[in-house]
Amino acid sequence: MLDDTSFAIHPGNSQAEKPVIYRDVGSLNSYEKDGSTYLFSCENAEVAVRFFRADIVRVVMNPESTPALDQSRAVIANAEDVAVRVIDEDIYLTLATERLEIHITKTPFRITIKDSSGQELVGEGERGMCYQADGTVAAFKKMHGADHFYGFGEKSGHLNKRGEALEMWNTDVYAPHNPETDPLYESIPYFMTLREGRAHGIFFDNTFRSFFDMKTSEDTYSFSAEGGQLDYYVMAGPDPKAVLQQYTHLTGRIPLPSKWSLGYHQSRYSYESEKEVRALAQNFIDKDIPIDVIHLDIHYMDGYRVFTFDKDRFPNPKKLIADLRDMGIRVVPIVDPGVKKDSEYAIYQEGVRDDLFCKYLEGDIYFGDVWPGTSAFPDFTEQKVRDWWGEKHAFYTEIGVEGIWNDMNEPAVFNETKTMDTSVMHRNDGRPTTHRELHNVYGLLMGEATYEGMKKQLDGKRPFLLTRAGYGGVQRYGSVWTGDNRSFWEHLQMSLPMVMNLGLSGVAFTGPDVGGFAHDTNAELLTRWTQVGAFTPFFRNHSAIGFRYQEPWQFGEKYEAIMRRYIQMRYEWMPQLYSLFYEASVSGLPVMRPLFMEFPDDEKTYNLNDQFMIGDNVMIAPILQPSVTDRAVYMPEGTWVDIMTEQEYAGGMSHLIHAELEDLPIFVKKGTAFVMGDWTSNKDKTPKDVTLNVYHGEPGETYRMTFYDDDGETYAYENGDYMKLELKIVSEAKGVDVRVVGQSGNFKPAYGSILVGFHGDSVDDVKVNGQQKRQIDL
Ligand code: MIG
Repeated sequence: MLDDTSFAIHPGNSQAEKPVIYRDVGSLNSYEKDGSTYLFSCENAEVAVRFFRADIVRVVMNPESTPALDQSRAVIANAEDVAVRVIDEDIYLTLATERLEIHITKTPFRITIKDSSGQELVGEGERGMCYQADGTVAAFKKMHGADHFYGFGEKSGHLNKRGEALEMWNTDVYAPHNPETDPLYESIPYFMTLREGRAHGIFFDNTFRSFFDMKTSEDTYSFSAEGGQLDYYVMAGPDPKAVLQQYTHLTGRIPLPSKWSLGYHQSRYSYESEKEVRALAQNFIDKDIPIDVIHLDIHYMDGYRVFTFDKDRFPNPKKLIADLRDMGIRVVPIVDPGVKKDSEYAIYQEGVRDDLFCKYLEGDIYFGDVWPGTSAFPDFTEQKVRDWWGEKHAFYTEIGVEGIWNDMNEPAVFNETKTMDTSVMHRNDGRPTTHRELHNVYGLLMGEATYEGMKKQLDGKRPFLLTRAGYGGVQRYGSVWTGDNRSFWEHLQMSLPMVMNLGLSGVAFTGPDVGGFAHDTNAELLTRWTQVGAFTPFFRNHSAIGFRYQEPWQFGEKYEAIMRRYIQMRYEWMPQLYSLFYEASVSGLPVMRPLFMEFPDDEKTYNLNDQFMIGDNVMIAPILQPSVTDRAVYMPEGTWVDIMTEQEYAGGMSHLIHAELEDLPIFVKKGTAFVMGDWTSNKDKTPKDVTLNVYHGEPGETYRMTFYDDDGETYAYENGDYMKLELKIVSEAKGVDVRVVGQSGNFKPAYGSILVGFHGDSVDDVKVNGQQKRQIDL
């Protein structure tokens, strides 16, 4: 194609683009209050302001009619009763809550959102909210010199997106994920602004193709969409954690995952037969490499028909699944949305008979080409269809499946546009709407259908869903992997900011294909990637057809031993990770965090791409380049201890750290603690011992942490069968006192007590609740 050659930068190409004419909302004519909503009638548009909480406000501009406030697929929170003070002056109008001040200039209508101290969070200047004749809606906001932007869901490139332009349109991208490759599979039109240590957030809840421009100007940024309303929420912060709590209050939090889904996953496109899967599983057992899940990619199906097994390759899936389960391994099959057009195939028959597929306005089913050939696509925008699709999963759950992998749900179609015809008319639960508007939520709604269906069938067990596409709120249903990366060191590097920005977008349970999907991996890359994978929230090794197999033993004993060690380490860290996932499920905070989330006043952390935090006190600084065994590690304030060598490092500066191929640099902040278990066996993965590792701090220094545990797979915790300990760790001159300041739940873990391990060079004086003791009895 000409685009791929230098022809694309032909000197005759004009730089000038068509002039864009924006129509401003104009001046305020009148306003009224309707319940918790303030409605502003402006010259050229209507604007609604609704407070969701004192710290969350929603602004909706509709160029055509009264703003619609009840159509979100992302937001599940209701507006609460918020006390609002209204101050109407001649030229200004102010709506103030305890946390936010909405300052409105009447002529022209401009909105400035301030915090309660009067500091501007989101301001408008010459331009404000506007639209174009083609239906585009846009908001221009003031960009401050110190602004840094994060989130935006799944994006390649660096952590801080200032200087970038980003697009939201769920897209299947097999071509290399380059720094400029955009958009990808997920659309989360949300970002967080960090400005001099303080943070606020914006969620632009518009499902059309949308754009964020943090690049064109140094004093203005904008967000816009091809149609619909200009509908956005401002979250007051004041720090990154508060913003995430606010955003996930609106769009929901991850359900508490089962422990098995947090273990190691092995995948391949594809393990093609029962025999191959059994041999694979046995290899993990024989080699004592921990594993919880084997994924079945598209070859398990009969001609790529979803809800079928190929009878030659997989003659007895039920037995396979039961036998693997006895070995401590679960099976997660892939399910794509495309249903093969085949009059003799029951799913297709039902879909046609009961009118469940996406159709054109005129009534014809939309057909697209995917793996099974010509296929129809369930219209997940309709409750009836979501219920049907969910019920169909009994096919899997009845033979012991507890997790499903959704792929191609952008939806991806093999054609020029890579997706469904945008003129397809979705049923949309009674409000028919085109695919142009609903494209970005197709994957989210497929996820909802799958997750809710499995949940009903699993008889009290937690389902696991892995999904490729999604929209804001996708975290409610599943985990997300970052799609078709490649076995490049650059992709290992890029996966860190990508996973961190997903976490900052509410999606706490994510990870890349460890080892890289396409391209041949190599021993060193796979080893380094597995070390990182042991700490990314989702941990799956996956590789593509036609490329080198990359199970942990494929490169010889030396590398296998290192990978075994790190996969086992994942399980040793499980008690800590599980507590952090519990925290994510109740507060929305990610498990894997950028450093700035913990140190928002430290500018050196604002674009730190190659280090990350696990929780609030453990920092990982992996080696991300070939042949490298030394790297600079930035240590924020405090003193940091290398957990392998016990060597201490002063904070507020960088240190050169040595790490041979078998070493992953892990540091813990002095004065804090974390829990660890031991690796037992694949069959029984529950630890025998759990130890609280305390790192001695300055006398008087305290650290608070929550330790959470339960059976790891059912919903019994909802009825009190959990154990939650609130610990306060107080460093003293000669040792430490571990105080249990809160304890709840009825769950009694098999390990019976938590041992206390002391790390420090002062006198080894360990107390529990003030008594000389080295264990917490449960
Ligand atoms: O276009 O099911 O991202 O993980 O192995 C290929 C086959 C379709 C894309 C997924 C990849 C999966 C593959 N799928």
